[in-house]
Amino acid sequence: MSVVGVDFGTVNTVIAVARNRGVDVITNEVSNRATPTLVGFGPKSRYLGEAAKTQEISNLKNTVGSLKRLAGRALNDPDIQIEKDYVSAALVDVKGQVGAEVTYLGQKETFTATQLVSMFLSKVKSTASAELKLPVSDIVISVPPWFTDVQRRSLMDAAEIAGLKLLRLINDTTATALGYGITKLDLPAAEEKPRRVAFIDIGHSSYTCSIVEFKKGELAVKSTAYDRHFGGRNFDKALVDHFAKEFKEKYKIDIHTNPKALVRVAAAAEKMKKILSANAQAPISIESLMNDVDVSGILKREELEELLKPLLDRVAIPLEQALAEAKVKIEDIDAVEMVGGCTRVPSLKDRISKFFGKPLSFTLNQDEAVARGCAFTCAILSPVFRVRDFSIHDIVNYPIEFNWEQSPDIPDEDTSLTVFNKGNVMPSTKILTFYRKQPFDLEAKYAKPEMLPGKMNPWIGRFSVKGVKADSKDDFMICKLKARLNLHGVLNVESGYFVEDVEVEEPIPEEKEPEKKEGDVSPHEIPHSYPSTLANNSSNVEDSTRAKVKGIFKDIYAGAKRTLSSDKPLTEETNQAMETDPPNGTAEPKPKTRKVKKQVRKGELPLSSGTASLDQATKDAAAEKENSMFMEDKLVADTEDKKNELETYIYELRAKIDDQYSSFASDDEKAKLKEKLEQSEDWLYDEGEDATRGVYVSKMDEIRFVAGPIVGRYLDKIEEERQAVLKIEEE
Ligand code: ATP
Ligand code: K
Ligand code: MG
Repeated sequence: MSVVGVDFGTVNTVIAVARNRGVDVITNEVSNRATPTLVGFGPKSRYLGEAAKTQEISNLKNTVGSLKRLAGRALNDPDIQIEKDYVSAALVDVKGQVGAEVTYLGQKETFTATQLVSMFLSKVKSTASAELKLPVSDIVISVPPWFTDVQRRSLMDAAEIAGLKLLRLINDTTATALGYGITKLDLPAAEEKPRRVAFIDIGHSSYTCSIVEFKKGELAVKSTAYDRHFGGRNFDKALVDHFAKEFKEKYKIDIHTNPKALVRVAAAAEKMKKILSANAQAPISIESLMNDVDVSGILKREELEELLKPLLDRVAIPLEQALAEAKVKIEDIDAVEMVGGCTRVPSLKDRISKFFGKPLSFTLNQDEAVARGCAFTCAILSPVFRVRDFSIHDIVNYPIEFNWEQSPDIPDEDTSLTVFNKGNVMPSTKILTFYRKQPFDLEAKYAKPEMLPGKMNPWIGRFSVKGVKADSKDDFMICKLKARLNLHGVLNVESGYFVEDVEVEEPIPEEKEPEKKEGDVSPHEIPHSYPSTLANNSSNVEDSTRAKVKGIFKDIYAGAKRTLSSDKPLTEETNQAMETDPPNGTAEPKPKTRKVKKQVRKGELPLSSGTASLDQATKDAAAEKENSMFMEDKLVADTEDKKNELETYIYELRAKIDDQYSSFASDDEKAKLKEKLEQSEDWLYDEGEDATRGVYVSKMDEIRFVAGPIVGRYLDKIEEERQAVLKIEEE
C-alpha cells in the first residue's frame, strides 16, 4: 500500500510519497517535480497535466485550469466571474455547479468542476503509481483553509470518483506546519513556552498566513487569515495590462481581442516576473504575436514594483488579522516561515520582513513543503508506516450554526445555536441534546454568510431524526445527536441515540469532578421540569493520531525522545464525563457510595441527511465514466506507442540492412526487405496514419517475418563470436 500526499495547487500540483527513509517528492513522466494543474480535451483522448500544458496554446477552448477554484462553486458566483479571466475554456452551469463545455472526441460535452478535478486526480494517481510501482489508493490532499463545506465535499467526491481513498483534506498551511514540526527535534516541552511560527504561503492565486504553536509532539493552529485573490497570477495580470497598453500604443494591436495573443503575453509576463525576482531588468519579446506583428519591450524591477503597488499595499492585512485572531503580538512570533512560488518576489519579502521586524526564514522547500506535509499526514493516518505521535489541532474558520423547528410541546424553545465557533479546535465532535416527542429535522449552515468566499450559499446540510416518540408517561425523549466537524473539515450529524435518566448508586470518586470546559452546557443544567433548551454538550476533540514508530522516519527521529502509546484507534470524543450528572448533594448514610442520576443510552435514533455531497449513484456513474475515459486514454497512448515503435523499427532496419546485416542477407533478400520497408513506410504516412493498435502490431509482424531470418543469422554470428571469446578467456 502506498502513502501519498498531494499539494493540489492552482497551477502546480506536487506529489510526495512516504518511503522507508522518509518523504520524497516524485517526478512525473517528463521528470518534473511539479505537474501543471490542467486538463485538456482532444479528438481522440484527454490531455492531463503536462500533456494539457503542451497542447494549451493550440487548444485553448478545450483546456481547463484553476480546477480547485472552480470545485463546488456556482456559475453565477462573483468569484467565478473573476475565474473567467484565467480559464480559457467556456464555463457553464452543469446541474447547479460550475463546469466547462469542451469538444471531446469530436463532440460537445460538459463536465462539472468535480469531474474535472477527478480527471486530474486520476492522472496524479497514475503518476504516483508509475513511480512507486504500486497501486495507489490512500491519499491526503491539501486545500486552502478558506474552503467551505461544499468545496471540500466536491474534492472528496472527486477523489472517490478517481478511485482514491482520501484519508484527509488538510489545510495548506497546516500541512506545511506539520512538515516543519515533525522533523524538529528541539520543540519546547509541554510545560515550556510554545514555539510560535507564522507560516506564510503565497501561491499563484491565494495568500495565507497561519500562526501555529509547537510543542513536543503537537502543533496547534492559533489563527489563519488570508487574501483569496492575491498571488502570482495577479502579478502576471498587472504586467499583461501594462504591456497590452504599451503594445496598443507602439504596435496598434489590441491583445485583448485575441485570446491566443493574450495567453502568450501572459506566459511571457510570468517569465519576466521570475527574471525580475533575481535581476534588475528583464526583456519581453514575442514573434508574430498577432497580425504578423513582432513585439518586444523591457521592464525594470522598480517599474514592476510600481505596477504591483496596489497589491503590495494589501500585504499587511492578513498578517495583522492573523496576529489579532491569535491574540499575539509581533514580538511573540519566533519565526516567519515562507512557502509558495511567490515568496521569491523581493518586494513582497521586503514588506513582510519589515512588518515582522525580523529576517524571514526559508528553511522549508518553498515549492514542496505543502506536499511533504500531506505525505507525512498520510503516513500518520495510514496503517503502513509507524510514525511518531504528532497531534494536529487545526481550527474552525467559519462559525457553524444549527437551526430547527420549535417543538410544539416547548413554546419558548430557542430554534438556533452556534455550535462550532470560529477558532474552535477542528476536528471536533459536539453532542447536541433535544427533548422531543416526535421526529424532527435540523439544518446546519454557516452562521456568518458574509465571511464566505464570493456569494456562497451558507447551507450545509439537513438532518432528519427518526424514531422519536414520547415515553409511556408522555414524557420527552432525551435525544442526543453527534455533530462532527471531521478531519476533512466537513460537517455531518454522524449518529443519534436516546438516553434515559436513571438513578444509580456509585462509589464516591476520590478525585475532583472534571472541570467544565468553557462554553459547555451540561444536561443537568436544564431543569427537568422545563426541558426547553437544546443542550450543547460538547467536547472539542483534536485529531488524536496514533503513536507508532518503526522503520520509516527513523533517521529523522534519531535522537528524539519517542513517546509511544498503544496502537489505539482514532478516539474522537470523551463525553462520558459530561453526560453524567454530578452528585445531587444530599448526604447518604453509607459513606462510600452516593446516588447519582446517570443518562443511560437506551437505543439508536435513525438519521437521514442531505448534504452537498453527491449521492452514491451519481458518484458511481461518474466513476464508471472516468474509468472508461481513462481506459480510452490508455488505449490511445498505447496505440501511439505502437505506431512510434513501428516507425522506429522501419528506420532501424533500413539503416542496418546495408550495414551490420549486409553480409547476412542475399541480394534477393535485401531487395525484398527494402521493398517491404518502403511499402510499410508509405502505408504509415497514408492510410496507416490513424490505425488501431492491433494493425500496427500486425504490420510490425509482417516486417519481422521478412527481416527475421537475416537478423537471426546476424545474432547467431554474434553469439558464436561471444562463445569464442569466452573459450579463449577460459584457456
Ligand atoms: P495556490 O497555492 O495559490 O493554489 P500554487 O500552489 O499552484 O497556487 P505555487 O506553485 O506556490 O502556486 O506558486 C506559483 C506561482 O509562483 C506562479 O504564479 C509563479 O509565477 C510564481 N513564481 C514561481 N517562481 C517565481 C519567481 N522566481 N519569482 C516570482 N514568482 C515566481
Ligand atoms: K503548489
Ligand atoms: Mg499552493
